[in-house]
Order: sequence, then structure tokens, then C-alpha cells
Amino acid sequence: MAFKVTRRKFLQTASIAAASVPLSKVATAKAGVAKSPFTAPGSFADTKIAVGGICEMCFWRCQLVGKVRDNKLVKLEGNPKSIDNGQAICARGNAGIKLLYDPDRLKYPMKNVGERGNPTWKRISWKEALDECGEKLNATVKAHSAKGIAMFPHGASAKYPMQYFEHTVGTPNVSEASFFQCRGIRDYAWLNTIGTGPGENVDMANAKVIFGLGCHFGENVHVSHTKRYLKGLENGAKLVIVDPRFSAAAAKADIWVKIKPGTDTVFMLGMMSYMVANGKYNKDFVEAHGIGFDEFKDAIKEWTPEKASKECEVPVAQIKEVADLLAANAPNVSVHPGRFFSWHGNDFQRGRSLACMAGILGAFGVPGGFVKGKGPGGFGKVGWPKGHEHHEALHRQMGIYKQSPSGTPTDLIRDCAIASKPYPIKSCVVWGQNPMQTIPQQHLTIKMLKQMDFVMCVDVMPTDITLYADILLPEASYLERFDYIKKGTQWDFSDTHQQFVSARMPLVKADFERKDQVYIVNELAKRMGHEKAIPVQTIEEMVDTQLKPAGLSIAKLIAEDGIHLQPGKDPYGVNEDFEVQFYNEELEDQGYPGAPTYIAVPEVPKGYMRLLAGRSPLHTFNRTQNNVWLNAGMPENPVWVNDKVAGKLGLKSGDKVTMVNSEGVKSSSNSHALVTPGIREDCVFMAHGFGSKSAGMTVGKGAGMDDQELCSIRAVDPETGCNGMRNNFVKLVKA
Ligand SMILES: Nc1nc2c(c(=O)[nH]1)N[C@H]1C(S)=C(S)[C@@H](COP(=O)(O)OP(=O)(O)OC[C@H]3O[C@@H](n4cnc5c(=O)[nH]c(N)nc54)[C@H](O)[C@@H]3O)O[C@H]1N2
Ligand SMILES: Nc1nc2c(c(=O)[nH]1)N[C@H]1C(S)=C(S)[C@@H](COP(=O)(O)OP(=O)(O)OC[C@H]3O[C@@H](n4cnc5c(=O)[nH]c(N)nc54)[C@H](O)[C@@H]3O)O[C@H]1N2
Ligand code: SF4
Ligand SMILES: [Mo]
Repeated sequence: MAFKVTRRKFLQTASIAAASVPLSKVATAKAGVAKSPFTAPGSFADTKIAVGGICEMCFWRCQLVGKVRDNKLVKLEGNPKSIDNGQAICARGNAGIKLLYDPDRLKYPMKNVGERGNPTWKRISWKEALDECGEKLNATVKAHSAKGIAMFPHGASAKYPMQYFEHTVGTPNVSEASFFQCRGIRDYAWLNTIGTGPGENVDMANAKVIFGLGCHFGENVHVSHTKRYLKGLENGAKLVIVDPRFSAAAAKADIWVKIKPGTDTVFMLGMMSYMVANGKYNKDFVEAHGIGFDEFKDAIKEWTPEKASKECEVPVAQIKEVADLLAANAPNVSVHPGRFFSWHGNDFQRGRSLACMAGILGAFGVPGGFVKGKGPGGFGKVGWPKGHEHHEALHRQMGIYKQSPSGTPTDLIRDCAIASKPYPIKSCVVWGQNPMQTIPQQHLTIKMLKQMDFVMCVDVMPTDITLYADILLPEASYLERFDYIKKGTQWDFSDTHQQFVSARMPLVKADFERKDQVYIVNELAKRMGHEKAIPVQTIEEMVDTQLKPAGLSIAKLIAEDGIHLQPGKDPYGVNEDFEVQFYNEELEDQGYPGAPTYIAVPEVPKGYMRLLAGRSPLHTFNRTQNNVWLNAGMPENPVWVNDKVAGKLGLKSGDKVTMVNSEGVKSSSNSHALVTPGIREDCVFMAHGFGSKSAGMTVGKGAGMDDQELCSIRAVDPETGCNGMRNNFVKLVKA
């Protein structure tokens, strides 16, 4: 924190109802306070500390405290009691204040009296808005049953509404971004290997080697996870980064593997076949916990380093060098599972190959490996009951995507709606997701939305998806509302073995007419004939219902400075019956390869480059694009282009460029070139989430280029039905 008080002192004084106390009570801190770089109206004596904040500038949910003056939030900081992020928050977390007070934010319920996609907004009352939502959704259900509704949720506040629509209303057409465009594939690949998803419970802080495949730590930022990674490096871990681009992590790596995009599975197979053939694997572990190892061995043996090298363009010597390094340090190796996994439409197999690599190293339950990072349990459930309507999800009816995450693969919903086949989908509820910039094939998303009878959208900002709403509802932001609990273990799994429990609490009251999710959904439920099914009356009741069985409450959490700590469990060790399914017969029965298998992706057409996108430290997708601080830090997304290629194109760093893809789609905005030897010649890279079109985003509109606009080729993972997003090919054009 910027002011000098002891941790204990700060916490003792920071725990009063309404979660705030005058900072003047916080002992002899005046000198430290005056150093705070933040100045705002009012005196320091008026500054109060509000506890219980939980960030949602991204989905990691760091624990916050807020400094409040004249009922205004003036600064956000990490909660010093946190054993997760601690006092640290990232640039985006800091800039949350600029979301809270963004003058462009949604303030009132609005009705679109213009066209969908080109709206004219009319302010209406909550009653009018909710009446209309209820009436239109009821009309859809009446005409087409509950499956006439589609839902696109994401984020903490979307959980309660998602359950309402899935369970009580009864629609299977729900597609959550974190599953179908992010980590759903990864989780199901691991589920099919070790019986559970990997989480991010990889003990990098205590690893001898950290192996990251397409993870650009430091550019992707999740505070406690980044701390874990940096602690590992500080402790002397060797770092291997596999990335076609010289990322921030590659710059710190001992070995940078400049892989050909789309061929990661073959690189993994090349290493594993070499390790197995030469006995360089953890035989004791495999014997004790491996299932189907002989079948696995047979299936992968064709991929000698020599054969793999031809495919992935990694030198044979480097394949062996990395394999030797991993084997020599087994089992204390962090085989990072990755997080954004929706790459090429062959991704489930990559997930399986990573999980099997952790298996042959025996990197489970040991320092540096996968550990039991689960937080405390025993919480209450707040659930919408199942209604009487049940409809089988599309992929189940069709017998495809047998490893699909829960919900329905996005493309199936969209195709079904557009063709009205096998049934019509005529209403759409979007909650905390921006399908315009999140899902490939924008033109189909637009087509789907345009054919709807009704589109309802709940958001905090006028992002591009809101252009398509008929009714647009303003939600209280994460700094103004209660929300679900966040729990976990100490960030470095250290031997004090502590666990934490916190729940999101408002740091300030919601301004204008912004409402929380429980209010909105309950009011809708009353209008849709589900009043009796309402599980809780208020959002406070929701949180308290969850906390109660664990002996906690909102009041107790506030009294404990927003975070309850309790003894945890030893994260190391594996159960005797822990299994690694190197070969999975159930997958084989479902018609999928039983062992990790390489599926080649389309080659880059002549004259084009593969479009790669990823995170940047100063933004979270599109959601931060209108944030004045973050925009000032990174106003556009430079296009990384190889220096030799740039030479041929006559491009210099800083030149204005735009892109056109192999299907003729031209970017509607432009950015500038970043000419570098640090990227392969066959691809370009830019940060994802830029190039907003909505005029309501007065800061973000037209800033940089939107990668999603150029993702017009469909690439779908055969096991999960999740979207691949790196199968599009572009040319750079001087703007
Ligand atoms: N091309 C391409 N596509 C991608 C990715 C990529 O790298 N490239 N990444 C994928 C990944 S990993 C992910 S996780 C997804 C993310 O996909 P999204 O979650 O759709 O991305 P965001 O830009 O965060 O947009 C979320 C929407 O929620 C709104 N919002 C923010 N806070 C709140 C709130 O408190 N309440 C409500 N109701 N709304 C809120 C924002 O204003 C925004 O409109 O995108 C995926 N899609
Ligand atoms: N600052 C910031 N941090 C974030 C987020 C954010 O929006 N902003 N979002 C969070 C979320 S929801 C997620 S899912 C994570 C995502 O974080 P990551 O899982 O790290 O995913 P990306 O950021 O998309 O990483 C892309 C990297 O993969 C490389 N790459 C591209 N193609 C290939 C390939 O074929 N093979 C290999 N080996 N590498 C390839 C790219 O060059 C790039 O360096 O980040 C989280 N953290
Ligand atoms: S990593 Fe940054 S943006 Fe994400 S929750 Fe933590 S502080 Fe917020
Ligand atoms: Mo994600």
C-alpha cells in the first residue's frame, strides 16, 4: 500500500460495517499517505478504506481494498490480508476506477427504437424494460418452447442468470465464452487424462523447469499466477517457452522454441516418443499410476524427433535438448496446461499431449508439478430449480462433439438460429459477453442476431454487442455489487498451507439506475411465471446463503477485513488410485483417438501470413478498450511482422497498416507495424480485443484492429466443438 502502516494495524482498523473507516484512524501514517501519487478533492482525513472488493477487470478476481473519499472511490489496491494477489494488482486492476466512473457507461435501461446494429436509444424505466423483456421472452417460449431462446453469458454476474435460463426456463442453447472460446478444450482434455481439469494449480514457484507452450506469462497477467511464475524464475527454474513469437516470456527463457503454428502436438509427440524409446521417463510413476501406457507407446512411436521436426520446423537437436532437460529434472517440472486453448481446431489432442507429458514425468503431487490447489469446501448452493421443460442440446441430438463442455457449442446455436433448423431460435439473451469480438465469423453472429424476434443485453459498457440489443440493461459493476465467493489457497502453495474465503462486496454504491443480477433476474422470473422458483430475494441473501454452511457471513467477512483465512491442506502427494490415462479407451469408443494424435492444420496460402492474437498486459480483450488510463498506456495493437517480410513489403515500424484476409475480409480500422526479427516469417501477431465499432465507446472506437473481424474461417475441434481462432490468413496493406 502507498501508506506506511503495519499490516496488522491496517487490518484491525479496516473492519467496520459498510466496510469503511476513516483513514485518519490508521495510526501514524500521514507521511506515507502524502506520498500517494493520487490526489483527489477532499482531505486525507476523509479517506475511508472499503474492504471486500474483488476485481473483475479480468476473470482472475484479485482481492481489493478501495480508498473512498466523499463517497467516491479514489484508489484501488490489493487487500494486504490477501494470500493470493496480496497487495499487488495489475495495471488493469488499478484502472478499474476509470471503468467505474467512465462517462460512457450504461446508466439507464434503454430501448432501441432504431435498427438492430444501428440503434437509436430511448431511455425507459426499469418497469417498462422488464415488462418488455418478459413479454418478448414469453412470446418466444409460447411459439417455440424454451429452446427458442439462446443465451451468451460470461463473467461472475452471469452465473445466476445462466442457471435461471438453463434450469428453470429450460433452454440448452447456452454458450459461455470461457468454455467454447477459451479453456473448455483444455479442461476436457485433462478430464480425459487425469479425471479432473488442471486449473492453474501448477507449482511453478517450486519447479526446476517451467515449460510453457503458447503461454506468454507477463503479457497474460493473472497476479498470483504471475507471482508464482516469477518466484520460480527467482528460485532458479529453467524456462522453456514454445512460441512462434519472441514473447515477454521467451525473452526470459533458457530455450525458446520457435515453433510452426498449429504443430504443437507433433512437437510434444516427438519429445515423448524420444523419451519413451530411450527410457528417459519416470518409470516408477508410470507403473504406479499409468493406464494404457503400452498402447500409448505404440501409438506415438512413429513420431521420432526426425519425423516430428519436419512437421513442426523445430530442429531435431532442440527437440532432444528440451526433452532431455525435462527428463533430467523430472518430476519437478511445471508442464503448464495453458489457458486460452482455442487455437487451431485440433486442440483437444494438444491438451492430451500436455497432460501425458506431465504423466511420463510423474509431475503430479510433487514440488513444481500439479498440486492440489483447491480451496476450502462446504459452501451452500444457490440454485435455480429445474423446470419441467427439458431439451437435449444440439450436439447430443446429433451425436457429435462428445467431449463438449457444458452448454452447446456456439456454432451449432448460430447455425440452428440462422437456418431455423432443426428448430427456430428467436430470442437472445447476452449477459457479460461480447460475442461480436469473442466468437469467430462475425458475419454469422450478425445474421443470427438480425433474425431474432428479440435481443436483450445486460452490460456495463456500450460495447459492440450492445448495438444489437432491443433492450439494453445497465448492470452495477464489480465495484458496486455483491457477488459470488472467491476461495483458494496460498498463491505459492507454501508450507503454511492456508486457505482463504472472500466474497465480492461493493466498495461504493451503484450510481444512476444500475442494478445487480439478482434484482434483474428475479424481476424477469416474476414476469415469466417463475416467481415461486426464485431461490433468493436479494444478492446479499445469495452470498450469505453460500457462506452460511461454512460458518461465515457477509458481516463476519467484513469483520475479518474482507478475507477469512483458515488452515489448509498439504498440496503435495497423490492418492493411491490417481490415474493418468495415457491411452483412453472411452475416447476410442467414442470414435476419437485413444492416444494423443496430431491433426495437421491447413497450410498458409502463398502470399499470406497466419494471423495470431493474444493478450497484452494493459488490456483485457475488448472490455478495457474504453478505459482512459489503459488506452493512454496502449492506444492500439501494433502488428508484429518479421523484419525480412517487412523488408519485402517496404514496411517500417510505425507505418500505418491494415489487413485483408484470404477470404477477402478487410479490417475496418488500422494500426501500425512493429517490425521485428522476433516472429516467424509465416505469421503476424497482434493483441486481441481492439478496433471497437460502437460509437458509444468514445475512447475505444476505431482504436487498433479487431482480430475477430478477420477470423472468418471456421475451425472446430472435433472432440469438443470449441472454436479454433488461429486458422486465418492475412496480407498486410499500407493504410
Ligand atoms: N479472436 C479471438 N477471440 C477470442 C480470444 C482471442 O484471443 N482472440 N480470446 C477468447 C477468450 S480466452 C475469452 S476468455 C473470451 C472473452 O470473451 P468476452 O468475455 O466476451 O470478452 P470481453 O471483452 O471481456 O467482453 C465481455 C463483455 O462483458 C461486459 N462486462 C464487463 N463487466 C461486466 C459486468 O460486470 N456485467 C455485465 N453484465 N457485463 C460486463 C463488457 O463490457 C463486454 O461487453 O474471448 C475469446 N475470444
Ligand atoms: N493482461 C491480460 N491478461 C490476461 C487476459 C487479458 O485479457 N489481458 N486474459 C486472461 C484469459 S481469459 C486468458 S484465457 C489468458 C490467456 O493467456 P494465454 O493462455 O497465455 O493465451 P494468449 O495470451 O492468447 O497467448 C498467446 C501466445 O501464444 C502464441 N502462439 C500463437 N500461436 C501459437 C502456436 O501455434 N503454438 C504456440 N506454441 N504458441 C502460439 C502467441 O504468439 C502468444 O504469445 O490470459 C489471461 N490473462
Ligand atoms: S489480474 Fe489484474 S485485472 Fe485480473 S483480477 Fe487481478 S488485478 Fe484485476
Ligand atoms: Mo480466457
